[in-house]
Amino acid sequence: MEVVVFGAGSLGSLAGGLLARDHAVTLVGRDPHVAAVRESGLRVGGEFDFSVRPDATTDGSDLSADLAVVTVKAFDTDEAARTLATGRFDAALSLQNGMGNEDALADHLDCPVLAGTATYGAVRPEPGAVACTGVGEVVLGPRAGGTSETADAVGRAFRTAGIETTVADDMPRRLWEKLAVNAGINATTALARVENGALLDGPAREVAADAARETARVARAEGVELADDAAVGAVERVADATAANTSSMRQDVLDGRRTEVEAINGYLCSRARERNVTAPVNRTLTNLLRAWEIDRPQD
Ligand code: NAD
Ligand code: KPL
Repeated sequence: MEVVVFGAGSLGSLAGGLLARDHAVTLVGRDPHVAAVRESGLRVGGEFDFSVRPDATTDGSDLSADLAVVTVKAFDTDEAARTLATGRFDAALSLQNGMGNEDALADHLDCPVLAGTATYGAVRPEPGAVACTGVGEVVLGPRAGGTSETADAVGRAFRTAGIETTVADDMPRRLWEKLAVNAGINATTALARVENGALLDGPAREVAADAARETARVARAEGVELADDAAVGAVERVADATAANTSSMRQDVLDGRRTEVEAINGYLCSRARERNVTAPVNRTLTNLLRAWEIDRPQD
């Protein structure tokens, strides 16, 4: 399969590196990473130890492939979609956190858009390299749920490259459960400056649980079956499994970078408003992060 990975940062470089073991991959990213990959290939370390030589470019326009895998941060999805729309793809797959990414892609692309979640962990230690900090799983499927030949074919392509992959027929419910996890963990750990495990007990636990319960309420108002207990349980499971981890939003705050709060708690608040559901904890978390982001670089 020919695959373009749009957003060769941490997750994109890992996904692209793994896929390049079995497929023709083009990474779309920025220098100096792209220049280093062109010069010496991509080293995949951490839980893996191999090198590959995917194509790499800083210009994502006019590309064509069987599949575009989108791994930019949520606030860059719209621009990525517009750039991808100058090329030709048979399918696109979002592996991003947050909600609304698939809709943004579908607004611009003339191909089936698959929803996906990834629990692999990745960091980029230096240009030309990516480290896998945790082997997880990719779950993907049609964004509206159900089955499709496209999702099955993409699932097979990921599996032949050695990526743990499940093709699911209930992506809307899975995306809302993932949203509950991120709404509960990310902003809370970023603001409290704690590791994910601090949400298992102590004062921040209730904040995360309330944010998850609000997410479940909005999900149900949207017609997605997600019980309060299931949402809170998902937060606890992930906080336990990633107890020593710094969440991506806390890391963004530590690095002084823009966060994905608008696609997580901010998205939840806007859906809550439309459905007349109250979401005071998510509104507070969103506004605190927004206040922090004022005067911070926006990309
Ligand atoms: P990242 O910032 O490391 O990577 C995104 C990359 O996209 C950056 O290098 C950026 O320069 C590049 N980019 C953005 N717009 C571009 C454009 N127009 N042209 C070329 N390059 C462009 O972020 P990340 O940590 O890889 O996360 C990506 C997404 O995956 C996020 O939604 C994140 O929440 C999600 N995610 C990440 C991980 C992880 O372990 N890193 C795990 C699961 C999910
Ligand atoms: O997705 C994550 C993130 O940090 O963005 C979790 C699952 C919360 C792990 O840290």
